[in-house]
Amino acid sequence: MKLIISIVQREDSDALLKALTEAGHKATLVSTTGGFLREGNATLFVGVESDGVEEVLELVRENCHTRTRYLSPIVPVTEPSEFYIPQPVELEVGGATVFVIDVERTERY
Ligand code: 2BA
Repeated sequence: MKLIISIVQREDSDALLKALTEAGHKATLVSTTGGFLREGNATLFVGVESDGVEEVLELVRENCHTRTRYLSPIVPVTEPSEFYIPQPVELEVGGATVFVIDVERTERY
């Protein structure tokens, strides 16, 4: 069995959860925060038999889209602010960051 951990953008999480459950997969959605942007994102945990991994990955690919985010740089304290015009930095975020992990044992009580 494998555990698929997918970190996705919040905007994509509902559609992905719906697609996974409609395809018969069990999924858990957790609200998370990205360490770099400090923005809310979403993490889905899906436990599947090994032969279901590719189907889950395909659903992640289909439902998670790349988006552009703009990051406003902080004015350095050493710069005189009248000479420093901060330009937003463009970042490509997502579609999804996915980890596929071997599950040694699973129990349900
Ligand atoms: P964040 O850490 O908030 O990162 C958001 C986006 O910022 C990243 O998008 C990437 O485009 C950029 N970024 C991150 N760290 C950077 C850095 N040191 N320098 C320049 N740009 C940087 P994604 O790569 O699509 O990642 C989206 C989210 O997935 C991340 O949100 C984080 O929550 C998670 N993630 C990505 N890689 C991970 C990893 N190796 N381990 C754990 N979580 C990860």
